[in-house]
Amino acid sequence: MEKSGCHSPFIFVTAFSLVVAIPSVTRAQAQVSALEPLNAEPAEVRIVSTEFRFSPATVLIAAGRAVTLVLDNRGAETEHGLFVPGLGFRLQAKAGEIARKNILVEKSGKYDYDCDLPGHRDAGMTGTLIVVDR
Ligand SMILES: [Cu+2]
Repeated sequence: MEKSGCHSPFIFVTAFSLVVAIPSVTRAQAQVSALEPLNAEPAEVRIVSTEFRFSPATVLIAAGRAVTLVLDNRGAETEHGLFVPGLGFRLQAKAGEIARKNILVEKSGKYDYDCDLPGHRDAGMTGTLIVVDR
C-alpha cells in the first residue's frame, strides 16, 4: 500500500544517472540541483472532506516527486476516505480526524479519486488527481 516506499530507490537511481551523464564542468552545480529534492520534505497537499464533497476536487502534483496527501476530515460528521483506484492508493479518516500518506506517481496523467464508503461517491465525493511532468 505504501507506494512511496517501493519507488524511492528508483528515483535515487534516476537522479544519480542524470548527474553522471552531465559533463564535469557543471557537475558540482548539477549535483546540487539534482539531489536537492531527495533531501527535501515532501510537499503537503491538503484535501478537505465534508458531506459530501472534496475541496479541492482537482489536485495537481508533479510526476516523480513524492508528496504527502492529507485528508482533512476534521469538519466532517462521518468517516470519509480518499481512494485512487488507478494507483491503488487509499486514505481513510474518522470524523474529526486527519489522515496522511506519501504518494509518488511516476506516470503523468489524470487519476480519478473518490470516497469509497457506501453511497458517498454517488453523493458527490469525487475528484481528479492530475499528475504533470516537470
Ligand atoms: Cu465519504
